[in-house]
Amino acid sequence: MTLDEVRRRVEAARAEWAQASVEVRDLAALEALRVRFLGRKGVLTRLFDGLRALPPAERAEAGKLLNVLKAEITAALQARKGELAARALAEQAAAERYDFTLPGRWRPLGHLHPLTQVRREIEEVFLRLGFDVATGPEVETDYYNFEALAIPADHPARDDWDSFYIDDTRLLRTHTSPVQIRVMKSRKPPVRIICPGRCYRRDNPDATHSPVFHQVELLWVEQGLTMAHLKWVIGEFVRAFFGPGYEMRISADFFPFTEPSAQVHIRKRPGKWLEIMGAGMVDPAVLSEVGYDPEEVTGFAFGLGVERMAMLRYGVDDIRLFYQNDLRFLSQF
Ligand code: FA5
Repeated sequence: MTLDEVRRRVEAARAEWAQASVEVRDLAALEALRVRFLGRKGVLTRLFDGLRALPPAERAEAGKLLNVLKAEITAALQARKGELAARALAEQAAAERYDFTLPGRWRPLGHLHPLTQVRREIEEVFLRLGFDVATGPEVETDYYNFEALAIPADHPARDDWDSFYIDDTRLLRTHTSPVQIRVMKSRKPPVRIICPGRCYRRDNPDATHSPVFHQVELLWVEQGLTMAHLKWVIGEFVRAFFGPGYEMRISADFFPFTEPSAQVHIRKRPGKWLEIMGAGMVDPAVLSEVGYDPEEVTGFAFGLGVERMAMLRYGVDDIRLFYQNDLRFLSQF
């Protein structure tokens, strides 16, 4: 090996580099080229290895030639890498451009169960009329659910409220009326409350009955209240909740804890009548039981079926639909 030969080889390598480097189109090809020239078994490494065969006096000169070529190639690689990276980024940006005219992705949004919506609407009407909301336990004692409401153990009216008993004295409340007793026992008149809540009865499920259902109880006790006030409150409520297109019918009924008693039916003209509530003037015996003086105050109450209100409002003809959790049904509300 001579210095001249080294010169020739360096020139050949430079020419090879010049030709190969113009053909590079992407970063992967550039990396392959780097390995080909600067890698451990690359063109330059082989040239550097060849220096050992030179006489020592010529090694420095030859080494300089090689180092110049190495520096050229390193700088060219660096510059090309920058160019290719910028181009790749620009291409990616062009490919990922946002199309603002595409419709957005629809994400399902949950909502309140129709029975909750209806219960809240009922509450709002009475809050506007000046009633407070009271609640009571769903596991009730026989005393509050029956006895205090003038329904003693052997009273035939117990058949109307076939019950789920927990033990001898406790049961799942069959109506929200026991909350009336709890409230009256803890407050002095005047009392003006509503009590929304779940009720349980051993009713056979059918289109208008469910063993678990919801009521909203109303109770107003004050001096001088009459059946006319009760009728007015019911009328105001029905008008506010249903609006035009609905008809109301009040007829006589019987409850041991009210006298006189009434029931209210509603229909959406020209549809079928549906009973929505039992109502009446609080029986003097009940007022005495809670420590009120029936000579001084009178009161009225009702128990309203929430499911029945929802059925009338939405034209649902089977109460069981509210409990099946079928999204095809629920998503309509
Ligand atoms: C009562 O429960 C009385 N506590 C109502 C009352 C309160 C009267 C205060 C007087 C004074 P009744 O059993 O009729 O009454 O039920 C009242 C309403 O609850 C019914 O009109 C109906 O709308 C609803 N309801 C009763 N049982 C069911 C049931 N199994 N499924 C769905 N709704 C029911």
